[in-house]
Amino acid sequence: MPPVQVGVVMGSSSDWTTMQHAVQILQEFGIPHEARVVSAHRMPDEMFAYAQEAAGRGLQAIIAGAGGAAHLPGMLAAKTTVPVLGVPVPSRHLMGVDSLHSIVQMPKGIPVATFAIGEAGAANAALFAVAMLAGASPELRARLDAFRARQTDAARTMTVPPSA
Ligand code: RP5
Repeated sequence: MPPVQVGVVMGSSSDWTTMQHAVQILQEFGIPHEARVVSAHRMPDEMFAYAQEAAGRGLQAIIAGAGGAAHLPGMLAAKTTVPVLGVPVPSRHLMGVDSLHSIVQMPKGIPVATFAIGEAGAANAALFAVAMLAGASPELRARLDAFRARQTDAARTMTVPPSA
């Protein structure tokens, strides 16, 4: 097994519906990764250990998704200099606006790269991690370029119904 390069963590198994979209991208690009529940408030000791061990384990990025008072990405970032990519998970009552504000409003000095609420944010966080890793891999860069080219081709074939 190659060493894990990207960790995908989330506050609850209920976040998987969103976070699976990050994992799908990492699988598509063949990035060695892991996915786990590491709750900031339900298992803070494990969360601290995960962050403290991340650099030593060779992780290049941590994609962290959480909903509501979404302190997981920020607390991980507080305990590691491995880049943390935060994904706001849609919440039951505030649709993830609370999650977004919780993750994006980090005080100066401890950065968390924050992505869009939901599926798009999860997928884009993974694509961002791929772009980070591509800096050291021309082969991965070529696959990312090809991914973009396929999107462009798909957009160029899009049509809308003719007007009446
Ligand atoms: C957060 O609380 C999780 O990230 C999740 O989005 C939210 C709700 O968790 P559950 O009550 O569904 O386990 O910790």
